[in-house]
Amino acid sequence: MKIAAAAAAAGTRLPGQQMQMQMQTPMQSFLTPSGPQDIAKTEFNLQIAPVTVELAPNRIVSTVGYNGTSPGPRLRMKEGVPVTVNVVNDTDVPETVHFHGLLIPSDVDGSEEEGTPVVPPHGKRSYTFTPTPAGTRWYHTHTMSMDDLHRGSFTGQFGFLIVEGANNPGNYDSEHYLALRDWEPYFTNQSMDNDDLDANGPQPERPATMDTRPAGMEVASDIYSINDKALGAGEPIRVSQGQRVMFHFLNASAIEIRHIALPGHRFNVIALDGNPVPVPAAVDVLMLGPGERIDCWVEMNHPGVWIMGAPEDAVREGGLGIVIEYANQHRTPQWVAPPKSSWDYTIFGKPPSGPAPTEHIDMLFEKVPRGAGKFNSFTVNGKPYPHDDEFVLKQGTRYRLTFHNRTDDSHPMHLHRHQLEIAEIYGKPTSGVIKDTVVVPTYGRASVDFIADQPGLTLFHCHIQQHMDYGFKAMLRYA
Ligand SMILES: [Cu+2]
Repeated sequence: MKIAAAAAAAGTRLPGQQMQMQMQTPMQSFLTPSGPQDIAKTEFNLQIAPVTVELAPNRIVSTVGYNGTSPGPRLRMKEGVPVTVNVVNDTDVPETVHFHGLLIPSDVDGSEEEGTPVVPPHGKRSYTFTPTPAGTRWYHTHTMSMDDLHRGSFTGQFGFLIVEGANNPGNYDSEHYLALRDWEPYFTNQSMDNDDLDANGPQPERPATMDTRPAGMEVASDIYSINDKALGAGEPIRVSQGQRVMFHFLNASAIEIRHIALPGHRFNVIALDGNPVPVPAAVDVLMLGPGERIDCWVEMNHPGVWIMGAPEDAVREGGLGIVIEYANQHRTPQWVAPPKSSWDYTIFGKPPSGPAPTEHIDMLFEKVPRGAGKFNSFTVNGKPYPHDDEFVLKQGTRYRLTFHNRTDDSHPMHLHRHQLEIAEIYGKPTSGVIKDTVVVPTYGRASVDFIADQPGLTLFHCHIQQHMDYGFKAMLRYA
């Protein structure tokens, strides 16, 4: 799902900018406590209840959040130290809290499909687990929404979850946690163009004959924010020339892939989905599918007052941005379209190496236009969820999953409770890029490797809520 964006990609190059290049100074860690809510604890209380979010003085939305806010509190845990999360559900519907990116058992992972007990309406439940691995994770509701846009990940039930590792030098001046969101979603059958900046990649799965049946309704939004504020409504991020500022981005959208740029600056990407990349590299534009995270730092070397936000004018002007203000600079925040660029996971990877997988699983993704009444449905290997027999794992085995995306959309594919190492994407082999959510391009193909070392039911799904709800998921089980 997307808003017209091709135009936004055609920007002008700013002085001093170069093509993607590798950095000289990889950073070991980026997890330094920076505020009162950033002290690692072992017990957390989350209250699920209706909240209002003041995106701007004239725009207040009503939704469901955690502890009276959305995003919810930042949960900071120590790797390997057991924690308990006590959840009180002050709503009229069953809820779940999924701990996204953690390697924890099925009964506390927060997916009802995997067997995690729900938090009953006006009831409570505690989750106890040992957080691992270190990195930028997040938590969010994992309920179904179906045709109710006031449920599931369309609500404000999301927040950062930071797992601190042992190594923590913190080589930067300040850090900011920025969750990208949209609000007040609605159904539309208006055909929207794909917003991928990498739409020119290879499309090996494009069928010879296209499906011309009319597509069903999808979900869209025109109101955006970073954390709880629309562009211009919150405090700017204040910086000084020469500072190195760390940003932790999360795409908490239930709907769309997002891009972020900052005029005159580049993002030095050090981790994807919280996992350090083998080859840190600088890029002009970030891309995050729903569920993905990027940790990156920016050298503040271009004084002014800038808008950091979505390259698409309609999205940025709809709120998806934040002002970066240098000290002693006073003027209207400026936006300059970024250089044309394509997101490419493989620039952060190494040449292929390591053990070859011993087992292969192929997954074919297809869309059935209006397969669910007025909505599209999705199938994996020709069947909608559930898949009880197809995906049975042998413990201790290294698998290669190959995704064949035979749809006209990119899909952020998420595997619970395991880590995925990208083996090939856009026709390029790579290694060392560890993810939990991978955007599989339109009519594209991607291969990811994982080790089946987490016994228990394991959910696999598209992180676009509507796609997941209408068939786009599968259950992996251990033999
Ligand atoms: Cu999808």
